[in-house]
Parts: sequence; structure tokens; C-alpha cells
Amino acid sequence: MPPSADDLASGFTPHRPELVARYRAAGLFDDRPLWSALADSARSRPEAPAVTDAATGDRLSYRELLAAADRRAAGFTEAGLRPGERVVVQIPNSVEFAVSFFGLLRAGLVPVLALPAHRIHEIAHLAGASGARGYLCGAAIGGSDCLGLATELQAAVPAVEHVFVDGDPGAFVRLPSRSGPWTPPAVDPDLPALFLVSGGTTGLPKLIARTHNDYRLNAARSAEIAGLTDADVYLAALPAAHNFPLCCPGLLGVVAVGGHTVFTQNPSPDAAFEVIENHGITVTALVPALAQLWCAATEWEPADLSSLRLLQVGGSKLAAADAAAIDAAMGPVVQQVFGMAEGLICYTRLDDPRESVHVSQGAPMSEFDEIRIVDPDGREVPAGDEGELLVRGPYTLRGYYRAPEHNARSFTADGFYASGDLVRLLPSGHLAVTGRIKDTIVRAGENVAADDVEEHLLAHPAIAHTAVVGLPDDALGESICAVVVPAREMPAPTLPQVREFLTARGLASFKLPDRVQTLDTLPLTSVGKVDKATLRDRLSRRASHR
Ligand code: OOB
Repeated sequence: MPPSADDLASGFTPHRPELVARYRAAGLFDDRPLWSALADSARSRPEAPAVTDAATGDRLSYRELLAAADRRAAGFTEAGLRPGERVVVQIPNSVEFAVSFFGLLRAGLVPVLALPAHRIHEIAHLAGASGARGYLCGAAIGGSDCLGLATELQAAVPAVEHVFVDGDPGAFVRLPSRSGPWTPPAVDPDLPALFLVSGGTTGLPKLIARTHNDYRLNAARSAEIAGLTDADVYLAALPAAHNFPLCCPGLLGVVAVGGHTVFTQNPSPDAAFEVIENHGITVTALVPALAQLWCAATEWEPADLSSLRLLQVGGSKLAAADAAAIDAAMGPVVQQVFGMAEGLICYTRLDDPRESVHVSQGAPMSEFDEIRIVDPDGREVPAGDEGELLVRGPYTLRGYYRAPEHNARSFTADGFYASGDLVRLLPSGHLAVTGRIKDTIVRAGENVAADDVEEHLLAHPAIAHTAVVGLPDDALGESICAVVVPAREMPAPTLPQVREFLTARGLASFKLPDRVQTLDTLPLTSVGKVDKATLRDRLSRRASHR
């Protein structure tokens, strides 16, 4: 029996009825399908540009985007896919991403948004766990061939009967398009509209169901906080399948206000600066590593970036000094964003004092977000102290999809999601992210927070990037390894120099690195966060070969 729409609900955890009643009474949910934003803008601004591909120059107006999505929806349906069924999507940033994404939604199908960097291991897991019947891919994803991956996927997960390819499809078929009028099926707005994948750097990604109602709220409130209007031109430079460029406010927030989204697959400063200039980009979103690169590049890339009014930075911690440097180089443009695919999004606000924007990761976007900051026993810490962030709210998940074991660990009895992030509440009411609970090195019985040491290392003039990891050590349990990427044209500091520098800054002796490893670049995850799991793996392997 193929999976059906009923089967979509099984394994999905809704909020308790009394909470839903509270959210509804406040008017947070409008009970419309997620694709309504596109239909509305196609009606109010049919000829306005909706999406552009920076690489090819392909552009669709709102009228054209809706028509293309409907042709795709009709094509999916003709191929035999039915409302409620899941389809894994792995299409890089392009107009085709938008057409396929909205096409699936208009067909009542449920996209499972894989990232371009995912490979067979992750894709097979996402397809299996979601019960997917289809896989959409771009012939060249991240420089590698998706046709081979699709073949392996069908062998591993036979339920994936349909493979559609953007580009030369080989033995498969092209992304479909069938003309004629299209009427989208009715959907239950409280069921999943799409699945995001969790951003963890360990283990396989988990599925995060986002409902029509919660994701529409996410897009609308994010657009409001970013001050988006139909005059904004948004650059999708991070992979569009990620929550940040998709809906914070990203593509969906921009579509909701009738603005213009420009896609690029190349976020390097030389390429992106040209796109900003050519298209008059006003808003974009980056991870800190890229934002730093852009900031440095303003010194040598001649480009007019004056159209850019908002540079959102999030995904991992942006150091205060880096935030200030970006503001100094590019105008007061930084907005810090602390978010998660699981739900909660915090933003610094456009009218916050710049100092506050530099030192904090923002405040929750909805007044209905309930935050608790707790100690390891689950008790709330005194205001201002560090603790783990727990959250419950109208757009935060109540359970991972079909993952009861994870859910038993990740949620409190009253439905708060335990984020694993360590935060402090600042007097301004904003949060400062101080680390991850699991990112602790236990060296000779002492707990050392990696972030603490990293923050001090970044103050060293010869260090551009750093990651501190624990490595297995017979004598100490774990030893502390500081991986450093030297600043341009600077020699990397030696271990004694690093220890002396940190000691002078008042760091306790048990936190001092036992080893310094110099690298040209740090390994990054699919969206550009430092991939500590890979780093640890590489360094331990290197050590055991000695
Ligand atoms: C975003 O989402 P995910 O799901 O890829 O990763 C979430 C995790 C958070 O739990 C936190 O550990 C970290 O990424 N994180 C930050 C951060 N923003 C995210 N850590 C420190 N400072 C920040 N500003 O990464 C994401 C989703 C939507 C918008 C922005 C980021």
C-alpha cells in the first residue's frame, strides 16, 4: 500500500489542544495553505519580478511563477503522486528550486528539504524516515552527480518510485510540466506542509514537520521584523532548503510581501558582490564564516554595496568584534539571528542600539514564545546566569517526526523543546548564546566549554578562525586541541605562544590547549557551520597514525 495523506499525520505530534486554543484566540493562525502567499502576490502584483537566477539570468514574474508551479503540480499528479505524499527535494539555489517547491505545495505534496551537501547516507535516511515516494534533484548538486545517487536511493528505499531531474535525466525523467488549468487540493493547515532537517553535526538529520499555519506565521512575523516590503530584493546565498534563507524571512517572507528573490549558488564575495550591485540587493542572510569573508573582502573587492540595508547573520555564534567590524565596513547593516529548524527564531530588532546588536543574538520573534533557561537539573537559573534554553511556542515543534526515542529525550513533560543551546538573558531582554551543552571537553575531570576558549583565541591578532575540540587521551580522558586558521599573511602562533596569550587574558590553566593544529580552512557543514564531528574525526585519525 503506498503511503497516503492519512499516513502523513501518523508520527506527527501536534501541540496540546489548550495551547492551540490560546494561539488561535490570539489570531496567530490563518488556516490557509502555505502556497497562499504566492497566490496572493500573483493576484496583487502579477507582473512584478518574483524570482531570478543570478547565474543564468532566468526570471519569472509572480504570474509566471504561479503558472509554472501549477504546471509542475499537474505533472507530479499525472505521474501518480497523491496529496499528502512526501517528496525529497535536493535542488540547488535556482528558479527551479522555487518552481518545484511551490509546485509540490500546489499539488498537496509535502517537500522534504534535503541540503545540496547531503549524500546517499543522509538522503536514504530522510526518504526512509519520511516514507517518501519521490526524489527531485538537480543533475549537478554540489559538483557531484545526482543520477548515481538516485540509483542508489531507489535500491536502498524502493518506495521512492519517482525520480525527477533538473537537467539531463539519464535513465530518469525531467522535472514535469503539464499545461491546463490546475485546482490545488484542500489541505489541513494544522498538518505538515513540509519537512526541514535538523542541523546537528552528529548523527543522522531528524525530520522536523512544519505545518501550514506555523510556517505562515514564521514567514509573516519574520518579514515584519525585517521591515520587508515589495521594494526589497533578497539574495538567497545560503542553500534555500535551509530554514534561514527559506523562511526567516527568506524566500517565503519575500513572496508574502511581493518582493523579489535572487538565487545564487556562489556566495563567495567576488561573485556575490557583483550580484548585489547588478540586482540592487537590499537584504541577505549569511552564516558568520561567510559574513566575515565578505567583511574582509570589502577591502579589496571594488563593489557598490550601498543597496544592502540588512545583512542577517546567524547559524552559529557571531563574535561581537566581528559584528562591529561588519557594521563598520558595510554600514549599520547587521541583524543577528539565532534560530533553529525546530522553531524558535530570535532577531535583533532594526531599532536596537548598535551595541546591543553586536553583543546579543536577539529576542524571540513572537510574544507567544515561552522561554526557560535551566540548570542541569531542569531548574530555572537566576536571571542573567547561563543555562540551557528550553522553548515552547506557536511555531516550535512538539516532537520530531516518527522519532519517539529522540522525543523522549528532547522534550519536557509540558512540551518544551530542550535546545541544547546554552544562553544568558541580558538586561535588554535579548539572549546571548554562550555555547552548546554537548560542546564541553572533559579534561582530567574538569569541564571546559569549547566556546569559552574559542572566544579568547579569536582575540589573538594572528588567528582568523578557530575551533576547539576534545580528543581522546589515555592520561587525561580528553585533551584540548585548538585548531587555528591563521589570519592573512600571519604565521600561526605556536603552542607556547597560545598558552601564554590565553594565560595573560586570565584563562584558567586547566582550560589551556594541549595542542595547536594549524589548518588552511575549517571543515564546514552543509550550511557553513564549523563541522566539529568531522574535525575531531580527522584529528583523532591523524593522532592514531603517528
Ligand atoms: C539555524 O538552524 P539549524 O537548525 O541549522 O541550527 C540550529 C542551531 C541552534 O540550536 C544553535 O545551536 C545554532 O544552530 N545557532 C546559533 C545561532 N543561530 C543558530 N548559535 C549561536 N548564535 C546564533 N546566532 O542555524 C538557523 C535557522 C533559522 C535562522 C537562523 C539560523
